[in-house]
Amino acid sequence: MPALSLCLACVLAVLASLPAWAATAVAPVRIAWEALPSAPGAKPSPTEAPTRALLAITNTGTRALPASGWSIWFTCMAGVEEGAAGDAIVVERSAGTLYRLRPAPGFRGLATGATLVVPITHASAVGNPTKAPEAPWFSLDATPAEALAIGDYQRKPMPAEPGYVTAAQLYDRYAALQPMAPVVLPPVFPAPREWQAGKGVLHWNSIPIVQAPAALEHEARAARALLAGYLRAAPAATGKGTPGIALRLGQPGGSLANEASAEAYELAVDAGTGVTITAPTAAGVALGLASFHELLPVSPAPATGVTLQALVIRDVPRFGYRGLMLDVARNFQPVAQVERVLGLMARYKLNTLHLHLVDDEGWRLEIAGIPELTDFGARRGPGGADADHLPPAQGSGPELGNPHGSGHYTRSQYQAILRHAAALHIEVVPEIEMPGHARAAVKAMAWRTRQLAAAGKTSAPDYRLDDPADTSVYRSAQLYTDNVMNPALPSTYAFIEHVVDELVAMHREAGVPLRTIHMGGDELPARAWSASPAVAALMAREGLHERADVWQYFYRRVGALLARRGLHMAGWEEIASPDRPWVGEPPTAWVWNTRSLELPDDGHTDLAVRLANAGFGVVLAPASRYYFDLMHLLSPDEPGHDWAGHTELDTSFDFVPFDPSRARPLVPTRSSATEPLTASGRSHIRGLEGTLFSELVHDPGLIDAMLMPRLLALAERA
Ligand code: TNX
Repeated sequence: MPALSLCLACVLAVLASLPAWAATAVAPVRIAWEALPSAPGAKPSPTEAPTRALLAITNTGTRALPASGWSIWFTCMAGVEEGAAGDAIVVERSAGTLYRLRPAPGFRGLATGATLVVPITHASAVGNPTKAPEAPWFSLDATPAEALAIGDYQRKPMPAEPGYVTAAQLYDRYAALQPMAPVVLPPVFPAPREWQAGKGVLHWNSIPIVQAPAALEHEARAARALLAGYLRAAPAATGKGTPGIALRLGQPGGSLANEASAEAYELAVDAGTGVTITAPTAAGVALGLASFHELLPVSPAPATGVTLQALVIRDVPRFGYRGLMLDVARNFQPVAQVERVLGLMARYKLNTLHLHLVDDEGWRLEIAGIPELTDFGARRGPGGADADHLPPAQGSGPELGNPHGSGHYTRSQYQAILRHAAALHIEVVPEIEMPGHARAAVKAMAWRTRQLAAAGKTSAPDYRLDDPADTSVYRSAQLYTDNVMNPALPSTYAFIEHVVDELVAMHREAGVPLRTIHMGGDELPARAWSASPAVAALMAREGLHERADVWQYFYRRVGALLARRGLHMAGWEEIASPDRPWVGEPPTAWVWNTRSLELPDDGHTDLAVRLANAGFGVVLAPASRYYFDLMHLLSPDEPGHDWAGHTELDTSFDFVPFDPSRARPLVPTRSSATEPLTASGRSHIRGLEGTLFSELVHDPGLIDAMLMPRLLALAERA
């Protein structure tokens, strides 16, 4: 009975205080987070786990916070240890890295103006404030969907720890650098294969005439638009006779006379005849124009005109695949932001946008025929298991309308991205993550099943992705326990087939044919599928002995589904194994695990080489080099992840595939077990890719800060 009366008292207290909070829609608390310095010698580096921290919760409301019936929520990529946090608070984990703090049974309430200090432990190191708790909110347990953002949330600066790079150290490091003499600097960036200075200069007072065959009309327009930023329009009836710009389709000369690449180009600046760009394809001409752009002055001065040194550049990309991956699933980006990134890519001659459209935290593309994918899976907000959307994640906070938590591309918006990219000669490779990292799709399809059943629509296609009888206990890299597709359900393949057909249709309609789909494949959690009766039955039926067999069965089926549509299958490195021969056209694997490339001693040894030698296409996307969501350097002021180290500009720059004389070779040399790259293997290494995963990145300024300048190093090497 005393327990009941206590409970009644808190319910009454909660109800009494509700109107005041709800009316103002202001959370009745303020929070400050502060990392504690570690004990001397306890951590060799600030990135060693754990990080201990204090959360100070201050009651800013007009009434006491009751002893129970309320919660504080936040997301935190560094994770928080669950259970008692001091005497007053219990930490619970909701989905992934969404956490809930509730009053512990002994908590007596918090008076107005009083502060409760809660000790918490972050399971992985925080290192910088972006990995600290994000976007907290307050809610009453009776109405979890009525969340009140805690606007007054302060993340205190990280304490000084040994191991952090200081500003003084950076200053010394950069002060010791020797600038390169201007004469040895290439005239354009990325460095072209070769260049020679000519005699004299070309001078324009006004926009010159741009001549091009009809097939290069688009590039001619781009050239005119570019020049309009640097020069005044030519007065009427002049322009003729002044040297202009000629864009030509044809084989470049000199050392490129026998070059097979469709992207080879020659750019000639001549004092008498003007600028000539020659390439076998419009894509090559566009690369020549990007180089021409680099020759123009940094600061346009239309009044004084443009003067260019005569020269000839002959250039060809080192790799046919020069990619950037943009993750719009974790934190959504509007079309304009994607187009901005495309512009940056074109400027630096990257030619493939790998669009990470779906992940655990969001499905970002309208799929006709399966509206639930975006109705449910493209929206994040509070509300618990019964909600009609995904939970908040990665800083998206309590508002369903948060533009990075909720959002997707409609068909026509996606097609606009495709067309914009195609005009810049950039191919879009959409990624549909599976079978892990698939929580948005899995939960959306479970929701769909419930909706259809409630409406009595039993004849609708079954796209269920999880086996309700599966009792497997697992935890993904990002702490999800329910984020995998089941490879034994016919409905899983019906789902994949439907999505693939829609992608094909959208691309066709946009006039931008689809050639490759990236079918995910990374990080299937250990023990996923292990207690699925459907998988057990599949194994018995197909004679599969272990999980790797089931994996192969899944990707063979997915690969065959793509092959029937004339599509090439791509995926993360896990999709293929050098030891398991592939039937049919081998897929291309994106090798991301740095250990696969550079640390030869842990079983991942030289995976890229072995895959390529075994005939699989390979794209090198080494995390420690080209993951632009990693901290630039270990400093408390740098945002980003650190799981694969810190990636300074030179770390990206010093990755020089195939060139053992350079800083760090592709093929590890420390282990005698390393397999040498064969000539045929080398021909399968298609190129390089940088990635911007976006758990910690949403604002445009941060996107710029993470991409640049490391993207330039990628461009130079590719
Ligand atoms: C690893 S590497 C991931 C992503 C994360 C990223 C963060 C790979 C294919 N998967 O799910 O977003 O690390 O850096």
